[in-house]
Amino acid sequence: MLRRKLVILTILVLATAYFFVSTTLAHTPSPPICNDSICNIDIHDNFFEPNNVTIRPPHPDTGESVTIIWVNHGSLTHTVTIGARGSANPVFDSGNLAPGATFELTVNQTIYSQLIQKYSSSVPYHCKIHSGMDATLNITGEPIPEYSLPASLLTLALASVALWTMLVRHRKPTKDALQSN
Ligand SMILES: [Cu+2]
Repeated sequence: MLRRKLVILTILVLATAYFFVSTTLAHTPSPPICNDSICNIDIHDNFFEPNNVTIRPPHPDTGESVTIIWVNHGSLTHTVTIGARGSANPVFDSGNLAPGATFELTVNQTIYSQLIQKYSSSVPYHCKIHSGMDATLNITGEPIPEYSLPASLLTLALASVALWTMLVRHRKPTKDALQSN
């Protein structure tokens, strides 16, 4: 009887902990292929896939930001050049990316400010080598929310302490328990 109560209590505590952890970790993902930490873009001959992505601005205080990762899956050399095609001063340029090569850009507060100032929320980029290899990076919406993991861990710790306190109290041998042994 007591054991059953403890099992039910344990399940309740774990379910509560799971609820808190999952709700605090569940961010609304940025559509379509990016989330609030990573954005994967494939480079092919001769296009970007997807060629239009949306990420959220970095969190202004914690600095949590999205890292965009371009991987060249093509058989030709390409570039990721951020800025309008033909612009004398692109904001970022990966240089030549051989087949298999990767280019990463973390859109932190500094880079975000730089891009927004020049292009507002819709940032063009392209491959310098192939005309028509044009794509768009949208940085818009609410900033990335702060992960509140410490709060949920605290809840979990408090719940565990409560559970163990009850367990220890119930473990003291009672008259009945002594008799049944
Ligand atoms: Cu190219």
